[in-house]
Amino acid sequence: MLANNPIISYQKTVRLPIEIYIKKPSDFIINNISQLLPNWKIHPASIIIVLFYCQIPIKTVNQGVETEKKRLKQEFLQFANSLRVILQKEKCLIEIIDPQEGKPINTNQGAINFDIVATIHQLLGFSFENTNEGCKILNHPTQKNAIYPTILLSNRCPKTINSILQKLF
Ligand code: B12
Repeated sequence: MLANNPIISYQKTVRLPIEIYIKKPSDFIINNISQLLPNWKIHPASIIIVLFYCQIPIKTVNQGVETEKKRLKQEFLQFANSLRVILQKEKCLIEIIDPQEGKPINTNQGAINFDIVATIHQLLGFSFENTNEGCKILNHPTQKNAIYPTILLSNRCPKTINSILQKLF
């Protein structure tokens, strides 16, 4: 059972779902925006959370997981760049966050990186587990660890972003 009613789309390389949630940024993001996105002179008004279903759980370190993460990063970059073009035509400012590193892709990186797991835990209420190596992994309600979490930010409110995306998917 999925809370928060995501918009559902599908990946290009395999026919697996993508869940899209549009939320107001957490207090942490608002309060630390100059350190997270130093080029942003205004506060972001929404955060777009995009969860890609994985073909295998991505909890361990092995060649299969690395190959799957590479595929998912390409899927994300393609998705994020086409969304950016569409939203920019609607006069929305959009920032893509590198899902591997938590740094902005199109503007300068700040003193703090985005903690993607903490952000999604706070905004969607998903639990997470700590691995032995000090990494946190989300526990999705149905997919468990087989989820590749990504985020984007925008200067437009969730209602505006939602109505643009509802028309697309
Ligand atoms: C670093 C990292 C690792 C390190 C962890 C050790 C370390 N700390 O150096 C290493 C390399 C070991 C690692 C391994 C793995 N990782 Co890792 N990792 C990350 C990474 C880049 C950052 C995690 C982290 O340290 N966060 C805290 C950092 C950012 O900040 P900090 O200074 O410690 O604390 C500040 C932040 O928390 C900040 N903050 C920033 N934003 C926010 C937001 C909120 C709301 C709050 C409250 C705070 C906050 O406030 C603090 C103070 O300034 C994330 C991607 C990301 N950017 O989130 C992936 C990520 C967590 N990893 C991921 C994965 C999959 C793995 C692996 C499990 C598998 C793999 N093959 O990659 C392996 C682990 C294998 C194992 N069994 O342990 C995935 C998890 C996917 C999921 N389903 O949840 C992520 C999200 C990357 C991705 N998109 O795929 N990882």
